Amino acid sequence: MQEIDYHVIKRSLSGGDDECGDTGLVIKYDYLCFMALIDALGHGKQAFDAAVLTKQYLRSHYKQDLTTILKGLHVHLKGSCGAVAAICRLNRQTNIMNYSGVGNISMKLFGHRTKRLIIKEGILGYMIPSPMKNHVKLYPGDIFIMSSDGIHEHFNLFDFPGILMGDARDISTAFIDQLRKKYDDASCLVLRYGI
Ligand SMILES: [Mn+2]
Repeated sequence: MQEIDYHVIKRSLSGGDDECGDTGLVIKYDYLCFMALIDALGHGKQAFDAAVLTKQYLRSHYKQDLTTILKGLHVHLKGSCGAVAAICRLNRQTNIMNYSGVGNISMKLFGHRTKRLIIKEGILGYMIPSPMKNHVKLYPGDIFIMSSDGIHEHFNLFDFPGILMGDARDISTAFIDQLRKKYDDASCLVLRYGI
């Protein structure tokens, strides 16, 4: 079974932690690991409330099938300002990570190879396509990064030397510090696999 190192970091536009619409969640259980990154629409108190609602739902449903979780979350968020989210379940015995999601959350793998994981567009609580589940194999040494659209998605690694160095906390902090946009909440989840 592979060991993991992970860290979630978020920063609100206003600076207040209770005004951030971005949030993340990691739940390690048995040989599995559930990960989620959420960006509630807009920012401020309303977005924060939708993010909290999402996190609460995920905390009590994380063991379900990923597409079932998204469908349930979509219903749960009706009447809120809505959110985009990506969710993953990593099996540390088989090295397979299942993932699904709706909307603008970026997921990238570095290490063994560079790969972007694609999810469908939509907004949870408003309109979502029928959720799809996909999977990818992880290799020891891989670095998996989830980020909200408050962080620049397209960048050249050569322009940011050292951004993937250190532990998960160092990497997530570097992403927030170096790739953060000016006008949105920002969040980043980093997982180092097989450390
Ligand atoms: Mn955003």
